[in-house]
Amino acid sequence: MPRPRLFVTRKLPPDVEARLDRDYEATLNPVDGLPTRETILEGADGKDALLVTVTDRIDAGLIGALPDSVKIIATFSVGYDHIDLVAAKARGVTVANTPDVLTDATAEIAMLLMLGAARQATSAIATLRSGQWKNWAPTGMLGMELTGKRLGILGLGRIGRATAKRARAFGMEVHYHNRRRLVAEMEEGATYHPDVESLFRISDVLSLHCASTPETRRIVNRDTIRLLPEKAIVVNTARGDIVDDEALIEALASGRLAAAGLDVFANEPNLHPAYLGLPNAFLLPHLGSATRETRNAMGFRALDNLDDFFAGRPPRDALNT
Ligand code: 8YV
Repeated sequence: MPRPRLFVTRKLPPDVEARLDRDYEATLNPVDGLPTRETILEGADGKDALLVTVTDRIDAGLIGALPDSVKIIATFSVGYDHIDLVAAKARGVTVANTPDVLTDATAEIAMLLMLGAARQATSAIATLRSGQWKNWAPTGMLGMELTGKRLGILGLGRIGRATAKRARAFGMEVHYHNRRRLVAEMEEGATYHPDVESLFRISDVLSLHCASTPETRRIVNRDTIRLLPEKAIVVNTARGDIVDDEALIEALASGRLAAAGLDVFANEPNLHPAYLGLPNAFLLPHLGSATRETRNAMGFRALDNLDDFFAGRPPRDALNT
């Protein structure tokens, strides 16, 4: 039987590409050039499947222009806000993502952001590297301790729960809001807030773990930031557009919020330039899943989904069937 033909939009870890080469007639992207819409459509020509990432915008227009041969789009990500699932379903194209395998890595980055923000790591590192660190000072470079603080988690899903577990080990008290309350076993002692407002009011640290949807976009805005305790911290490992950048920047610049830890941004990689000038913004370039272990596991999970599909089994992570 001929091997399925696959267009892969980005360069993937070597072990993942080796498996791709073994099991598929795969068109790879060895130089990792960022494909344009046209490149994706050209690449899709005569293919059975696409393997895409968060940097590819697979909207209704692109899906509509795909050749009929493309039957599945596997995304190398847990998030799928870059793909129009409804348009894909309408064309009979299955979409599958890679949940679970990046949960721990992303929760680790959430803790790094929490710590980096709380301890003012950006300005401390800048002071040291610029030769401005003259002396240890009893009152110098004071941050906030996480121990004993209330962590508000917006979206207690897989990554939210993994972050909660780590935060508990740091002595934090965990609170959350989801549309629906979880069963006690999954809450693991976290306090449920039936609405966003109630969660924000008690969040010394607010950590975002919800998907980007029309309901969550800019849910962190001028009005909701006002609800946060004085000198609260905002952490985002979910999606940039959950935050209204202007509002967050204003609150950081005025000192109303103590700090923010951000791994994701609206319009990546062109983040709002004002973030770069804020000493209380601890920023990372979308590293949540960026470990060797996890990026391999994401690739293998995407391939498991493709293998299932081409073997006539429903992919375990199918999103739109
Ligand atoms: C990120 C992601 O690294 O899979 C996704 O959808 O965006 C992850 O790989 C993480 O969510 C950002 O902290």
